[in-house]
Amino acid sequence: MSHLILEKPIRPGVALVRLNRPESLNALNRALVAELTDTLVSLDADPEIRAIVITGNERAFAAGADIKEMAGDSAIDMLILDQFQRWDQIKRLKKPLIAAVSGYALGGGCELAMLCDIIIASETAQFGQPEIKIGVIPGAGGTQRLTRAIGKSRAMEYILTGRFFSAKQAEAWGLVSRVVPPELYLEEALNLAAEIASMPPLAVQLAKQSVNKVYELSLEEGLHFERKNFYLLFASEDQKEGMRAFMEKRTPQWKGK
Ligand code: DAK
Repeated sequence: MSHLILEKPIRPGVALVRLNRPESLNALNRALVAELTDTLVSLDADPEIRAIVITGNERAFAAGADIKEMAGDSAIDMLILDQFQRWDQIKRLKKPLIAAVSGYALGGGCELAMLCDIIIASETAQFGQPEIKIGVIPGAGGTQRLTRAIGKSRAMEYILTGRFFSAKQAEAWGLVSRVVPPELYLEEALNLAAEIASMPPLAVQLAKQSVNKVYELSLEEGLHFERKNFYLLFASEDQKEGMRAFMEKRTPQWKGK
């Protein structure tokens, strides 16, 4: 059974992936995670697509991993299932991912939003890592990505209590880039994706890769990485086209080459 709705293209160059298990607040069961990662990997290879938006519904982006499905698992079941092999594919995607979040983004749902490159939130969005309340801790990146995004003291407070925080708080702390009224969050995310999709694809890819290195490299190594990518773009036809179009006062035609 399909747990996703894919619309492609919903705008020029943009795919929309909608999580679709409304009866369980889009809880991320194994079938959904498999379908989601397969879909994202195939969109990443699709020449028609240059940016991807992931959303849920008004009530929930995703309320976390499916507790009912994993409740009886042993550590060895988890090890054998090795779901992280799939999950880690998301962070290796080259194309930009935008999370359009309304309602609950909890546990694995919050972790999925944080795996995206940009989060646009509805005023109704509620974020949290409530795993502590069910006897575990965030396991799909939450302790690392939330701490990097909002700082140690706040991350500790929310991870150790499992309390939720609002879209406004998430915006003030830099976790989300924008909070908009509920009727606009998806529209805003799609418009942003369309704008990014109209940019030269190779430069978008290398910019995303360079920004993401900030969490993995020292400043010196990061600057070196950025510089190599900057030089590399001078080997692209799009760099020649972009600069020529500027001088000729016309709109550039990108080839992605
Ligand atoms: N799992 C399964 N079912 C869930 C669910 C979840 N995470 N969240 C909600 N549901 C189901 C409810 O059981 C209920 O189903 P029925 O009883 O109608 O059959 C339905 O969705 C509606 O939920 P509620 O009746 O509870 O709705 P309320 O408005 O009263 O409450 C709530 C909404 C979001 C506050 C509440 O549902 C809630 O606390 N949900 C659990 C949130 C949570 O603890 N999330 C963290 C789960 S642990 C991994 C990737 C990720 C993870 C692990 C591994 N790999 C790649 C390996 C992440 C782990 C987690 O996320």
